[in-house]
Amino acid sequence: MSRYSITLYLLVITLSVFSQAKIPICHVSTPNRLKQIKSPSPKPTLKSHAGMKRIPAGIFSMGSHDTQGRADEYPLHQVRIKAFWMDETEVTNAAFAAFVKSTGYITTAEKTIDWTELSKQVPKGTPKPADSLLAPSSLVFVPTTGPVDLSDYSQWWAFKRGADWRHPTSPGSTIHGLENHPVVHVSWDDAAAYARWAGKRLPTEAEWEWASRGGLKNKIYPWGDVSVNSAPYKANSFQGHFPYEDQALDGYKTTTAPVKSFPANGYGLYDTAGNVWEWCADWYRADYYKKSPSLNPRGPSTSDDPDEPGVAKRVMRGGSFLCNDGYCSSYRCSARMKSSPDSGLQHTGFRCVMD
Ligand SMILES: [Ca+2]
Repeated sequence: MSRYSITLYLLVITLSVFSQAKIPICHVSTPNRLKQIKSPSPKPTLKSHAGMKRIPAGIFSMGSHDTQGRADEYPLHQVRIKAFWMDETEVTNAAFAAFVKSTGYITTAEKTIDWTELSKQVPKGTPKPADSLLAPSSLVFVPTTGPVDLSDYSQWWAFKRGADWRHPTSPGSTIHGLENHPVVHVSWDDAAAYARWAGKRLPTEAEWEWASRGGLKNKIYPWGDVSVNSAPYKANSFQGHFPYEDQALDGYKTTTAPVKSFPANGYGLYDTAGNVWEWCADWYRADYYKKSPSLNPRGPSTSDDPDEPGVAKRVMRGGSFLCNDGYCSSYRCSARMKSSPDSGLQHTGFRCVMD
């Protein structure tokens, strides 16, 4: 899922170029966007472990140990991780605002899509779409009025002009009062820039999974095996029928929750399940676990997603407030997701680590 996939999808409709195009289920992403507006290179600040937890070294079984996993969560394999520090919460709007104020950074969603670059990634001869499709914009969730074909995400994602981290649901929306909510609509590039500025880095996928398990072994969720749908609720997800009926039994209806709204895991980390997807450092390969090194794996050198060949993607983890057992169940510790590094969405954020 990405703003570019939606752009291309709209091109499909508008231009009738891809009459046979199929949009795979769940997250799909698209070619990288060009950084048309150059942002300043953030300079690292002094390192601080404030707001972080020490994650111990250890060995764990990475991947799915049961039958709930998707194909890319197998084989289960042993991984050894060095100790590191991790943000106890997802990066908040307040923290991201401090970064932007300090650096003047402009996020991907705030930049105009460069048609010269995009035209290289669509069939030759595709005419330039309307400027409105290339304007700064981002993907916002819009519930449907009833059951829909879950293989067509364009039915619940709207490409909204003016939506970005400061305007999470529409150009007229605001983050005033949401300072303690996770920042959203940030691309991998945005997250990496923040991490450099903070003197930190994005976690590897292996570090993320190890940390999310909170010291438990072979459990489905950070809290154990108790269903995500059992009260008291342990994560911000989507109760009911996706994508049209969020019963909000967890108290947060189709929106982010303030960080620390649900109990921490055994390592003192909050919201590693649900709330927002979290970018990881690694490139994504569906078959990476078949050849992953056992010591501090840092991901493959190149990306490969059979769902969308040729599109380089980074790993995302943890699921979001839109995750539901009827759709993706990605609040499971082993669940993997991926998107192009230029993608930002209403349900995607990140947290950082430090050695
Ligand atoms: Ca919820």
